[in-house]
Amino acid sequence: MSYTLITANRNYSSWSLRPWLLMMALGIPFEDRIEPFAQADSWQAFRAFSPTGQVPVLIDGDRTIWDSLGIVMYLADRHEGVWPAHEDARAWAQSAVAEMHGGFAALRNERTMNVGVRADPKPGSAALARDVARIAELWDEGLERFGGPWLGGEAFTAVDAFYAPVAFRVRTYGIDVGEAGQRWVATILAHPDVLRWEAVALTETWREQAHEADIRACGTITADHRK
Ligand SMILES: N[C@@H](CCC(=O)N[C@@H](CS)C(=O)NCC(=O)O)C(=O)O
Repeated sequence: MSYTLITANRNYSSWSLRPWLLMMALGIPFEDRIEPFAQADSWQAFRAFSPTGQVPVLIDGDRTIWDSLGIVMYLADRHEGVWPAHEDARAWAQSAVAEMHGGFAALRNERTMNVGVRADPKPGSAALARDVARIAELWDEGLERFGGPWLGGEAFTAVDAFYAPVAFRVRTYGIDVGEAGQRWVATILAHPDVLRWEAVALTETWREQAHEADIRACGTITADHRK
């Protein structure tokens, strides 16, 4: 088996981070191919290799697996450790991943991921407050029930990978996710593969106008650590 994972800019691409981090953390080898967002039309450019015109995409021989959740399910059929071993933790982690995949629209829109930037956030909507409260509740529950330090227990699994982009958002905007949540954020931001992702994000010189406009709409930039 020989995988190629296609992802976009480390600085912006929150959906790309999920399978990339999972594969890195589990030691699943892959060719790491970055396709930066196009200024004009990323969808058109990404259609060359992705049926949805979006990333991430996993190539396995003559198979193309698209969508971060599709990729994680594909990997779970082939590799140990994608989900927590204990059945209770696994059931919880799969629900939490599904919830992240299909929800939290206000968090995505009002607190966009931009790894290298720090911002003083604009006041958020009621929907954003609900998203943040729900995430804090969910993280508290996972850490309490399964004993940490990861959301599903002692091993890093797909549920940590799926919430990793939120950790970058918590840091960028100073979002309050409570004490246990903050502990998990510190733990995941110190994960060696998250540090690898961040290091590349900071050296990227690509600036994509739509994502830059997104961060300005979310708040006032107070620091920009990008090259
Ligand atoms: N549901 C998809 C969403 C993927 C997605 O939105 N990818 C963004 C990058 S983070 C993208 O490719 N955007 C390019 C475009 O839509 O033109 C998944 O989980 O993979």
